[in-house]
Amino acid sequence: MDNSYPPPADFAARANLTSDAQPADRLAFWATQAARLDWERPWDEVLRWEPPNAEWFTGGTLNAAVNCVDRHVAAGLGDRVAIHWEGEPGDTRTITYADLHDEVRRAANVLTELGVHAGERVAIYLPMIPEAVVAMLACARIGAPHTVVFGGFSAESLAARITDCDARLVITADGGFRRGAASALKPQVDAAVARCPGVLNVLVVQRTGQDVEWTERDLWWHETVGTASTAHYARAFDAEHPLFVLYTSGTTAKPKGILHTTGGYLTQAAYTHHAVFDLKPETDVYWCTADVGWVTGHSYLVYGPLANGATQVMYEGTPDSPHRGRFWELVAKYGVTILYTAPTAIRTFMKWGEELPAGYDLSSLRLLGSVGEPINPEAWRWYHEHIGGGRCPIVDTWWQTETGAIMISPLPGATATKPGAAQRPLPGVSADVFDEAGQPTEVGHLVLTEPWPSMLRGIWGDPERYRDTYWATYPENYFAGDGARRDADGDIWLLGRVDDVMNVSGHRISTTEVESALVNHPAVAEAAVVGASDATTGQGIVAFVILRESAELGEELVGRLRGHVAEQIGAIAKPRQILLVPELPKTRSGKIMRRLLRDVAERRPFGDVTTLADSSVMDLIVEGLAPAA
Ligand code: 6R9
Repeated sequence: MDNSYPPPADFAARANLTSDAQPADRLAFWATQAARLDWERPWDEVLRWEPPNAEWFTGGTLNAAVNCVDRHVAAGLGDRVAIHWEGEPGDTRTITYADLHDEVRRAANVLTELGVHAGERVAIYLPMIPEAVVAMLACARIGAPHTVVFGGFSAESLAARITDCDARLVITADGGFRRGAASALKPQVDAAVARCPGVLNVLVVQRTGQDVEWTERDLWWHETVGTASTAHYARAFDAEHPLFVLYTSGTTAKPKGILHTTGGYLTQAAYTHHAVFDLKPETDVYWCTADVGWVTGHSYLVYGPLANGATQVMYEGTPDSPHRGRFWELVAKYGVTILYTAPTAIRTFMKWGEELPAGYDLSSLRLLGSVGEPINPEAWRWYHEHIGGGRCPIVDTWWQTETGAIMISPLPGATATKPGAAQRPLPGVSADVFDEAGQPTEVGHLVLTEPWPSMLRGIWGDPERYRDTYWATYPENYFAGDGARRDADGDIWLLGRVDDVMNVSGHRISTTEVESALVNHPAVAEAAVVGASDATTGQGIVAFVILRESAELGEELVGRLRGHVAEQIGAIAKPRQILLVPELPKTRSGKIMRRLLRDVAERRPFGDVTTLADSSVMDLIVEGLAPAA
């Protein structure tokens, strides 16, 4: 099963990195990477580490926006396209680095005129339009940490985030286009701001032209930023000046505001984007399909690619609008060379069938990336063959909102890749697999054993939770919350969140492994597996399965699927129960919410569904099931 794919010779011959070996001197290595950036004042010390508090590049000063924009223009690259933007309805904008330079300086002037000072938070609630990038960079330019809230979050979630970090300005739009319709954003902001007296102004981009309610605190982007001066002096900030706060869900109901700072974050975002995506800024057309509302959008749509002077594609809408070939149409149209997307998207494309991508010219692609969850080998191979034409290396990148940048990934010109494994800590990164006693082991918890430049600096306003969540389990080692296995070659396989590793009759079985086996059956489109408590075996495996449109139904099929899993992994992994369902509950970032499925499997009323992309999915699932036996 563990066959590997060596880097293609022609790829390796031109690769940015040809070795995935660890540097002898980690701190000297990161100092070299920090020199990719323009610093106004050099740092005095690379790292100050008083666990769990780190300072990187202490004493150094820089401006993140200048590093992402101004310096490229100063180097004569102003005419290079920074963003090929494509709206969902098919309208387009081409934004050069010179254009971005003008827009960011204008927006920075407006923020300053509105009284936003360095250190004060700005909330950004925008669709995938270029103004989202401009707004983030304008905040960075004046040293005002942004907190980007994904446009799919409710007014309630938005208000909670604004309140938690005490934002004084909100940047939003009238709406955005999604699945062929204008979907409003401003009403959610109005509802949220009504509960947030600290918000003094709302800056509104006109995207859809739909009617909006207007109050005296509201301002149009085109009337303010559109007419502002481009003369703006960008001062440098301390390396540890806060760059952004990004909320992510934890194990409790209250989301955690993950704090990132400037110098170390930008260093690792830029380095990893160069190393993992093998970026050649002169010739590559890079496309990261993530929304700017997630950390992947922050690090690999905004800060990493722009710090490296990349040309990229940014797309407003969904992959099925106006048709299911939209992604492949865009790859062909812009000649995309590097594509970075998520396993959940890949499995959706599998479900739609390989005839769709086959209808487009995808020959420009040379590298594929995956992020967000473990990628099952079946999806990996489909991606490799039907999107990558069998010639593109795949980088399976493991990292988190907390890590700020990629930590574990193959290097496409150096690592023989294994479908389903993120494999190696990147140069400069130290990872291990620990057992409960904190000893290195084969199957256990993933830990990061040394601080890294883009590590979170804390949870906004909650130092205790920071310590408890990440540093209490294994003192001085970062607890990632993921299970992992190290194979005989020393490669790391991520096994899903720790609470997703099942224990069946004393055997550890990964939900991912069983899902992967199921998805590998021709009748299965998608599967989610949970461990439901079982009086005899500790946990029993319950699988929720979506069939392919072509598959025939029946009890017989369920029996065959159970046999198939037994065949693939072993009888121990045979699901106790397989439930055929029309949909799976997913968060807005596409992660399956196994907690809810566990509730169904254990036949109790399901819990909080507010973080689901579509909360009616749970009703559909429960309605389709037979009454409790
Ligand atoms: C970047 C991002 C982090 C969690 C992480 C892990 C899962 C992400 C993965 C992966 C296996 C990969 N995860 N990438 N698991 N292989 N390549 O997704 O950040 O939204 O904070 O999620 O996602 O469980 O702990 P975030």
